[in-house]
Amino acid sequence: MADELDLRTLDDEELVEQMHDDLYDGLKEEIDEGTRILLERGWSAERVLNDALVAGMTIVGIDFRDGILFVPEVLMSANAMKAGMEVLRPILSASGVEPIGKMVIGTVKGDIHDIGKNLVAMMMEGGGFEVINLGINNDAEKFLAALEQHKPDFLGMSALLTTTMPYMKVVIDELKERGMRDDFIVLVGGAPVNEEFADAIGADAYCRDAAVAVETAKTLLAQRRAAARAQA
Ligand code: B1M
Repeated sequence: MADELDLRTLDDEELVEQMHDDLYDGLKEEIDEGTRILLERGWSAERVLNDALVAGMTIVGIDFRDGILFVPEVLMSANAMKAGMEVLRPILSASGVEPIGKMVIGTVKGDIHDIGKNLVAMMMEGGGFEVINLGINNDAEKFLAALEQHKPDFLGMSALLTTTMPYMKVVIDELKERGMRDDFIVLVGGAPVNEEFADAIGADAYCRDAAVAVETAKTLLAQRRAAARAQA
Protein backbone atom coordinates (compact mmCIF):
# COMPACT_ATOMS: atom_id res chain seq x y z
CA MET A 1 0.00 0.00 0.00
CA ALA A 2 1.25 3.47 -0.90
CA ASP A 3 0.54 4.98 2.53
CA GLU A 4 2.00 2.07 4.50
CA LEU A 5 4.53 3.20 7.09
CA ASP A 6 8.06 1.95 6.50
CA LEU A 7 9.29 1.11 10.01
CA ARG A 8 12.90 1.31 8.86
CA THR A 9 12.59 5.05 8.24
CA LEU A 10 11.94 5.65 11.95
CA ASP A 11 14.70 6.34 14.44
CA ASP A 12 14.92 4.08 17.50
CA GLU A 13 12.73 6.23 19.72
CA GLU A 14 10.05 6.66 17.06
CA LEU A 15 10.14 2.96 16.26
CA VAL A 16 9.64 1.97 19.89
CA GLU A 17 6.71 4.38 20.15
CA GLN A 18 5.26 2.98 16.93
CA MET A 19 5.64 -0.54 18.33
CA HIS A 20 3.70 0.47 21.44
CA ASP A 21 0.91 1.66 19.11
CA ASP A 22 1.14 -1.49 16.98
CA LEU A 23 0.99 -3.70 20.05
CA TYR A 24 -2.03 -1.74 21.21
CA ASP A 25 -3.63 -2.31 17.80
CA GLY A 26 -2.68 -6.00 17.78
CA LEU A 27 -0.57 -5.74 14.63
CA LYS A 28 1.39 -8.98 14.69
CA GLU A 29 3.45 -8.55 11.50
CA GLU A 30 4.52 -5.03 12.44
CA ILE A 31 5.66 -6.22 15.88
CA ASP A 32 7.61 -9.04 14.29
CA GLU A 33 9.28 -6.59 11.92
CA GLY A 34 9.93 -3.91 14.54
CA THR A 35 11.54 -6.49 16.83
CA ARG A 36 13.84 -7.65 14.03
CA ILE A 37 14.81 -4.07 13.11
CA LEU A 38 15.79 -3.21 16.70
CA LEU A 39 17.90 -6.36 16.92
CA GLU A 40 19.56 -5.50 13.58
CA ARG A 41 20.36 -2.08 15.02
CA GLY A 42 22.29 -3.75 17.80
CA TRP A 43 19.72 -3.66 20.59
CA SER A 44 20.01 -6.54 23.06
CA ALA A 45 17.08 -8.94 23.22
CA GLU A 46 16.45 -7.85 26.83
CA ARG A 47 16.23 -4.20 25.82
CA VAL A 48 13.82 -4.93 22.97
CA LEU A 49 11.75 -7.05 25.31
CA ASN A 50 11.57 -4.51 28.11
CA ASP A 51 11.42 -1.20 26.23
CA ALA A 52 9.35 -2.19 23.20
CA LEU A 53 7.25 -5.21 24.14
CA VAL A 54 6.69 -5.26 27.92
CA ALA A 55 6.31 -1.47 28.09
CA GLY A 56 3.74 -1.64 25.25
CA MET A 57 1.84 -4.39 27.01
CA THR A 58 1.75 -2.28 30.17
CA ILE A 59 -0.15 0.41 28.27
CA VAL A 60 -2.58 -2.25 27.02
CA GLY A 61 -3.02 -3.47 30.62
CA ILE A 62 -3.90 0.00 31.87
CA ASP A 63 -6.58 0.53 29.22
CA PHE A 64 -7.91 -3.00 29.78
CA ARG A 65 -8.23 -2.21 33.49
CA ASP A 66 -9.97 1.08 32.72
CA GLY A 67 -12.50 -0.52 30.39
CA ILE A 68 -11.13 1.16 27.26
CA LEU A 69 -9.94 -2.12 25.76
CA PHE A 70 -11.83 -5.43 25.94
CA VAL A 71 -10.87 -9.11 25.79
CA PRO A 72 -10.89 -9.48 21.96
CA GLU A 73 -8.59 -6.47 21.51
CA VAL A 74 -6.30 -7.57 24.33
CA LEU A 75 -6.11 -11.05 22.81
CA MET A 76 -4.87 -9.46 19.58
CA SER A 77 -2.29 -7.47 21.53
CA ALA A 78 -1.22 -10.66 23.29
CA ASN A 79 -0.79 -12.41 19.93
CA ALA A 80 1.26 -9.51 18.61
CA MET A 81 3.40 -9.64 21.76
CA LYS A 82 3.90 -13.36 21.23
CA ALA A 83 5.09 -12.70 17.65
CA GLY A 84 7.80 -10.43 19.04
CA MET A 85 8.70 -12.96 21.72
CA GLU A 86 9.08 -15.66 19.06
CA VAL A 87 11.70 -13.52 17.32
CA LEU A 88 13.53 -13.11 20.64
CA ARG A 89 13.12 -16.73 21.73
CA PRO A 90 16.28 -18.15 20.10
CA ILE A 91 18.36 -15.40 21.67
CA LEU A 92 16.78 -15.46 25.11
CA SER A 93 16.79 -19.23 25.38
CA ALA A 94 20.25 -19.90 23.91
CA SER A 95 22.72 -20.93 26.56
CA GLY A 96 24.66 -23.56 24.60
CA VAL A 97 25.83 -25.32 27.74
CA GLU A 98 24.78 -28.39 29.72
CA PRO A 99 21.67 -27.60 31.79
CA ILE A 100 22.57 -26.46 35.29
CA GLY A 101 19.17 -27.46 36.65
CA LYS A 102 15.61 -28.26 35.67
CA MET A 103 12.28 -26.47 36.13
CA VAL A 104 8.68 -27.50 35.64
CA ILE A 105 6.56 -24.37 35.14
CA GLY A 106 2.91 -23.71 34.47
CA THR A 107 0.04 -21.29 34.93
CA VAL A 108 -2.35 -22.45 37.64
CA LYS A 109 -5.88 -23.78 37.31
CA GLY A 110 -8.50 -21.32 36.08
CA ASP A 111 -5.91 -18.99 34.58
CA ILE A 112 -5.11 -18.72 30.88
CA HIS A 113 -2.51 -15.92 30.99
CA ASP A 114 0.74 -17.27 29.61
CA ILE A 115 2.88 -14.43 28.26
CA GLY A 116 4.81 -13.77 31.47
CA LYS A 117 5.16 -17.46 32.25
CA ASN A 118 6.52 -18.14 28.74
CA LEU A 119 8.96 -15.30 29.19
CA VAL A 120 10.18 -16.83 32.43
CA ALA A 121 10.55 -20.18 30.64
CA MET A 122 12.60 -18.58 27.84
CA MET A 123 14.84 -16.63 30.20
CA MET A 124 15.39 -19.69 32.39
CA GLU A 125 16.50 -21.60 29.30
CA GLY A 126 18.79 -18.73 28.44
CA GLY A 127 20.11 -18.90 32.00
CA GLY A 128 21.13 -22.51 31.43
CA PHE A 129 18.14 -24.39 32.84
CA GLU A 130 16.10 -27.11 31.19
CA VAL A 131 12.44 -26.10 31.26
CA ILE A 132 9.32 -28.22 31.01
CA ASN A 133 6.52 -25.79 30.22
CA LEU A 134 3.12 -27.19 31.14
CA GLY A 135 1.15 -24.34 29.60
CA ILE A 136 -1.98 -22.86 31.15
CA ASN A 137 -4.79 -23.95 33.46
CA ASN A 138 -2.90 -26.64 35.36
CA ASP A 139 -4.50 -28.37 38.31
CA ALA A 140 -2.53 -29.91 41.17
CA GLU A 141 -2.67 -33.38 39.61
CA LYS A 142 -1.04 -32.14 36.44
CA PHE A 143 1.71 -30.30 38.33
CA LEU A 144 2.41 -33.29 40.55
CA ALA A 145 2.44 -35.76 37.66
CA ALA A 146 4.98 -33.59 35.85
CA LEU A 147 7.12 -33.30 38.98
CA GLU A 148 7.12 -37.07 39.41
CA GLN A 149 7.91 -37.64 35.75
CA HIS A 150 10.63 -35.03 35.27
CA LYS A 151 12.10 -34.80 38.78
CA PRO A 152 13.11 -31.13 38.40
CA ASP A 153 14.91 -28.91 40.90
CA PHE A 154 12.18 -26.26 40.66
CA LEU A 155 8.46 -25.94 40.46
CA GLY A 156 7.46 -22.57 38.98
CA MET A 157 3.87 -21.37 39.17
CA SER A 158 2.33 -18.34 37.52
CA ALA A 159 -0.98 -16.61 38.26
CA LEU A 160 -2.24 -13.32 36.87
CA LEU A 161 -5.59 -13.15 38.63
CA THR A 162 -6.33 -12.48 42.28
CA THR A 163 -8.92 -15.26 41.98
CA THR A 164 -6.41 -17.87 40.78
CA MET A 165 -3.35 -17.05 42.86
CA PRO A 166 -4.71 -18.93 45.93
CA TYR A 167 -4.52 -22.10 43.84
CA MET A 168 -0.75 -21.99 44.24
CA LYS A 169 -1.32 -22.90 47.87
CA VAL A 170 -3.48 -25.84 46.85
CA VAL A 171 -0.54 -27.24 44.86
CA ILE A 172 1.95 -26.63 47.67
CA ASP A 173 -0.40 -28.21 50.23
CA GLU A 174 -0.77 -31.24 47.98
CA LEU A 175 3.02 -31.52 47.80
CA LYS A 176 3.16 -31.44 51.60
CA GLU A 177 0.36 -33.98 51.85
CA ARG A 178 2.34 -36.40 49.71
CA GLY A 179 5.61 -35.76 51.55
CA MET A 180 7.18 -34.22 48.43
CA ARG A 181 7.43 -30.56 49.44
CA ASP A 182 11.14 -30.59 50.27
CA ASP A 183 12.06 -32.31 47.01
CA PHE A 184 11.54 -29.10 45.04
CA ILE A 185 12.31 -25.40 45.23
CA VAL A 186 8.99 -23.65 44.64
CA LEU A 187 9.11 -20.27 42.87
CA VAL A 188 5.99 -18.21 42.25
CA GLY A 189 5.24 -15.12 40.22
CA GLY A 190 2.65 -13.12 38.31
CA ALA A 191 1.33 -9.58 38.52
CA PRO A 192 -0.86 -9.90 41.67
CA VAL A 193 1.65 -12.07 43.58
CA ASN A 194 4.09 -10.58 46.08
CA GLU A 195 6.66 -11.69 48.61
CA GLU A 196 4.24 -11.65 51.51
CA PHE A 197 1.84 -13.92 49.64
CA ALA A 198 4.67 -16.25 48.63
CA ASP A 199 5.73 -16.55 52.28
CA ALA A 200 2.16 -17.08 53.43
CA ILE A 201 1.55 -20.00 51.07
CA GLY A 202 4.90 -21.65 51.82
CA ALA A 203 6.71 -21.01 48.53
CA ASP A 204 10.50 -20.69 48.61
CA ALA A 205 10.57 -17.37 46.76
CA TYR A 206 8.59 -14.77 44.88
CA CYS A 207 10.06 -13.63 41.56
CA ARG A 208 9.09 -10.15 40.41
CA ASP A 209 10.08 -10.78 36.80
CA ALA A 210 11.82 -13.25 34.53
CA ALA A 211 15.31 -11.91 35.18
CA VAL A 212 14.74 -12.16 38.94
CA ALA A 213 13.46 -15.72 38.44
CA VAL A 214 16.75 -16.73 36.81
CA GLU A 215 18.86 -15.06 39.49
CA THR A 216 16.75 -16.48 42.32
CA ALA A 217 16.86 -19.96 40.80
CA LYS A 218 20.64 -19.85 40.53
CA THR A 219 21.07 -18.61 44.09
CA LEU A 220 18.67 -21.08 45.69
CA LEU A 221 20.02 -24.03 43.72
CA ALA A 222 23.60 -23.18 44.70
CA GLN A 223 22.51 -22.95 48.36
CA ARG A 224 20.65 -26.25 48.19
CA ARG A 225 23.60 -28.02 46.57
CA ALA A 226 26.04 -26.56 49.10
CA ALA A 227 23.80 -27.74 51.96
CA ALA A 228 23.60 -31.23 50.42
CA ARG A 229 27.40 -31.35 50.09
CA ALA A 230 27.83 -30.25 53.69
CA GLN A 231 25.54 -33.06 54.84
CA ALA A 232 27.27 -35.72 52.71
CO1 B1M B 1 -6.22 -10.60 31.62
N1 B1M B 1 -6.28 -9.64 33.34
N2 B1M B 1 -7.97 -11.28 31.95
N3 B1M B 1 -6.08 -11.19 29.79
N4 B1M B 1 -4.65 -9.44 31.38
C1 B1M B 1 -5.00 -8.93 33.72
C2 B1M B 1 -4.09 -9.86 34.52
C3 B1M B 1 -5.60 -7.73 34.59
C4 B1M B 1 -4.62 -7.21 35.67
C5 B1M B 1 -6.05 -6.62 33.64
C6 B1M B 1 -6.57 -5.41 34.37
O1 B1M B 1 -7.67 -5.41 34.84
N5 B1M B 1 -5.74 -4.40 34.45
C7 B1M B 1 -6.89 -8.39 35.20
C8 B1M B 1 -6.70 -9.11 36.53
C9 B1M B 1 -7.32 -8.37 37.69
C10 B1M B 1 -7.07 -9.10 38.94
O2 B1M B 1 -7.28 -10.26 39.10
N6 B1M B 1 -6.59 -8.35 39.90
C11 B1M B 1 -7.27 -9.35 34.09
C12 B1M B 1 -8.58 -9.88 33.92
C13 B1M B 1 -9.64 -9.37 34.85
C14 B1M B 1 -8.87 -10.85 32.93
C15 B1M B 1 -10.22 -11.54 32.67
C16 B1M B 1 -10.98 -11.99 33.93
C17 B1M B 1 -11.05 -10.57 31.80
C18 B1M B 1 -12.44 -11.02 31.48
O3 B1M B 1 -12.65 -12.08 30.94
N7 B1M B 1 -13.35 -10.18 31.85
C19 B1M B 1 -9.81 -12.74 31.79
C20 B1M B 1 -9.46 -13.97 32.64
C21 B1M B 1 -9.14 -15.20 31.81
C22 B1M B 1 -8.58 -16.33 32.66
O4 B1M B 1 -7.40 -16.41 32.86
N8 B1M B 1 -9.45 -17.18 33.18
C23 B1M B 1 -8.57 -12.19 31.15
C24 B1M B 1 -8.14 -12.56 29.86
C25 B1M B 1 -7.03 -12.05 29.24
C26 B1M B 1 -6.66 -12.34 27.78
C27 B1M B 1 -6.98 -13.78 27.36
C28 B1M B 1 -7.42 -11.37 26.91
C29 B1M B 1 -5.13 -11.95 27.75
C30 B1M B 1 -4.18 -13.13 28.04
C31 B1M B 1 -3.54 -13.68 26.80
C32 B1M B 1 -2.39 -14.58 27.13
O5 B1M B 1 -1.72 -14.49 28.15
N9 B1M B 1 -2.14 -15.47 26.21
C33 B1M B 1 -5.05 -11.00 28.94
C34 B1M B 1 -3.97 -10.09 29.15
C35 B1M B 1 -2.96 -10.00 28.02
C36 B1M B 1 -3.83 -9.32 30.32
C37 B1M B 1 -2.84 -8.18 30.62
C38 B1M B 1 -3.32 -6.97 29.85
C39 B1M B 1 -1.38 -8.39 30.31
C40 B1M B 1 -0.75 -9.63 30.97
C41 B1M B 1 0.64 -9.81 30.38
O6 B1M B 1 0.81 -10.63 29.49
N10 B1M B 1 1.60 -8.98 30.83
C42 B1M B 1 -3.01 -8.03 32.20
C43 B1M B 1 -2.73 -6.64 32.71
C44 B1M B 1 -1.40 -6.56 33.43
O7 B1M B 1 -0.85 -7.53 33.92
N11 B1M B 1 -0.90 -5.37 33.53
C45 B1M B 1 -4.31 -8.69 32.44
C46 B1M B 1 2.97 -8.98 30.29
C47 B1M B 1 3.81 -10.03 31.01
C48 B1M B 1 5.24 -9.97 30.48
O8 B1M B 1 3.85 -9.71 32.39
O9 B1M B 1 2.37 -11.69 33.00
O10 B1M B 1 3.04 -9.97 34.75
P1 B1M B 1 3.37 -10.72 33.52
O11 B1M B 1 4.69 -11.58 33.82
C49 B1M B 1 5.87 -11.06 34.40
C50 B1M B 1 5.90 -11.15 35.94
O12 B1M B 1 4.62 -11.10 36.53
C51 B1M B 1 6.67 -12.39 36.24
O13 B1M B 1 7.60 -12.44 35.18
C52 B1M B 1 6.97 -12.03 33.97
C53 B1M B 1 7.97 -11.49 32.99
O14 B1M B 1 8.84 -10.54 33.52
N12 B1M B 1 6.01 -13.70 36.28
C54 B1M B 1 6.60 -14.77 36.88
C55 B1M B 1 4.84 -14.13 35.73
N13 B1M B 1 4.66 -15.43 35.96
C56 B1M B 1 5.73 -15.85 36.66
C57 B1M B 1 6.05 -17.13 37.16
C58 B1M B 1 7.23 -17.27 37.85
C59 B1M B 1 8.09 -16.18 38.06
C60 B1M B 1 7.79 -14.92 37.58
O15 B1M B 1 7.51 -18.51 38.29
C61 B1M B 1 8.75 -18.81 38.76
